[in-house]
Amino acid sequence: MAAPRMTPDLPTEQWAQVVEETGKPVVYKKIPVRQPGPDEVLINIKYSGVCHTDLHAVNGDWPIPTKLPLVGGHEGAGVVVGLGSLVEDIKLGDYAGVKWINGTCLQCSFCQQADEPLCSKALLSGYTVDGTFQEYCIAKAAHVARIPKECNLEAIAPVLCAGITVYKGLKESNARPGQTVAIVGAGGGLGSLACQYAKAMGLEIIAIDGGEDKRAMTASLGAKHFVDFMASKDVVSDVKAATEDGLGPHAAIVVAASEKPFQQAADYVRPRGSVVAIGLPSGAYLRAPVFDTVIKMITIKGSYVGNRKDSAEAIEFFRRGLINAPYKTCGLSELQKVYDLMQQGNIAGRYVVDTSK
Ligand code: 8ID
Ligand code: ZN
Repeated sequence: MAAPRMTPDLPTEQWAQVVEETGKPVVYKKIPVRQPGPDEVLINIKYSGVCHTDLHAVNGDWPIPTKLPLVGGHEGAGVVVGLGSLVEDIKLGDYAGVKWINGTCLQCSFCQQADEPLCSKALLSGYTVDGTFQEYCIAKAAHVARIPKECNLEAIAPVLCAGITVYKGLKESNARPGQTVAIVGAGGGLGSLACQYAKAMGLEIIAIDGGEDKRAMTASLGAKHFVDFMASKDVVSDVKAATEDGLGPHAAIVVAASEKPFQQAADYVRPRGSVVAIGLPSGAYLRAPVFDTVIKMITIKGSYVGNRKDSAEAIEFFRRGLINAPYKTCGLSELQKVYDLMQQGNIAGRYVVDTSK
């Protein structure tokens, strides 16, 4: 097999944040830099967003086990520094992104119909394969996100999971321009991006989250209304009251990382409305009254990241300047602090880590 083409003088060791045991703090240490396989690329990750999914992986609270030891992270933006011998459509020096879907078989019926996230052989960045909390990360060339050179790598990092996921979820909701969506968990990482995508898609936004910081942030991102789930005595009637005719929003995009809102959304969407479940709180169940769901013809569905086309579209919204969600940046070495803040629900928007620090 032909050797990969590599940028000269790459290091053989690099800094990474490693989950050695679930439920324990991550360990900042040096690990080897791997060489890409024939269908893979090696990306020098400059910035990576920190998604709540990474915290689920550290906590080990989902039903599918993580690889261990594990390098987490799946919102990595950087520069291509290595190309497997079969890779033809990416060049050394290109900007590229590593997403949650690191690779899929490209052959099964789901891959054939552009439902790659449903592929049973999908490799998941920062979960079943090492992800972006390291300086040099590998992904399958077919799934690497192509990032135009004019994009800022720090600002685009959160688009690579949060942006793609909420853009897909908004499409899955079938809400049309001019209609109203409730974004539940609007003050978090996915939620802040959802506000921006919903605004760009011509939707009116009811943001649901807790606290003054998140109220102010979601208002600046385009939300017309805010329902504070921590202060409200009746979230369902407050959400309905935020719509002009009192019938409730056309869709609810539920990106919260707790169970309760998944049990409320079907009660406030309007007849023919849809509930799109995106957040993945551990051990949680959806709940809806059968009677009302039937006679209001409510749709309840799940939405899981996006396919390669959704990813390219979500990046194009960013390239056109339509997506400006707030983020704070810190060093990769400080990742555990970000997890601690996230666990407490104390992050408005997204944290991005700079892998060089
Ligand atoms: O493809 C997918 N379906 C996908 C992709 C990426 C992430 C799913 N996720 C999942 C994550 O695993 C996580 O479970 O989406 C969830 C949210 O991820 P995130 O946006 O990265 O998490 P965050 O930044 O911590 O934001 C969560 C927000 O939810 C709010 C919090 O205040 C926070 O702002 N929230 C909670 I917790 N309970 C709430 C409630 N009852 C609530 N907001 C409204 N009502
Ligand atoms: Zn994610």
